[in-house]
Amino acid sequence: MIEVLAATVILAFAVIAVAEAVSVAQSQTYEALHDGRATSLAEAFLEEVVSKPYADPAGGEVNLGPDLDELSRNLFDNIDDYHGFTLDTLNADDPDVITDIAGNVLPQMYQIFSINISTQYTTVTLFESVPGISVTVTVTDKTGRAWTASRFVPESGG
Ligand SMILES: [Ca+2]
Ligand SMILES: [Ca+2]
Repeated sequence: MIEVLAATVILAFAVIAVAEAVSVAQSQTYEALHDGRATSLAEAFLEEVVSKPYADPAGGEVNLGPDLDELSRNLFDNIDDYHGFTLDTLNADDPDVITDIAGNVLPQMYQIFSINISTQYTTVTLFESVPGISVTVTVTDKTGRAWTASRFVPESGG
């Protein structure tokens, strides 16, 4: 199962490369390319987050954000560790670099977006109340324009 999830994440980032090739082939306008890149980024990060286990494998207290010793993204081992995660490419003094889950730096055209992730434990009511966690990835550009991708992961299904 872990292998399948990892493959999904790698695929999500791979889609970025393919989307790029297709877009260029279709000679889309800059605006459409920009929009597509931002959306792909948001979705790729969302896939990464929701591929993680619902609960921290170590157990213990539920803690939004990284737990003890989870000092970087590659050490996050459950969904809520991503709460507050940011990659700020727009910080003039110390800009972050956007990488995929394996640490590969994404192409330059993606390095103009900033990433912000928030997670929140909540309950969604459809036919019955379902406890879970909602994940929202927000991608912004330097003009302040924002794109989001969100998903609710039920506790039982995670
Ligand atoms: Ca954790
Ligand atoms: Ca945590």
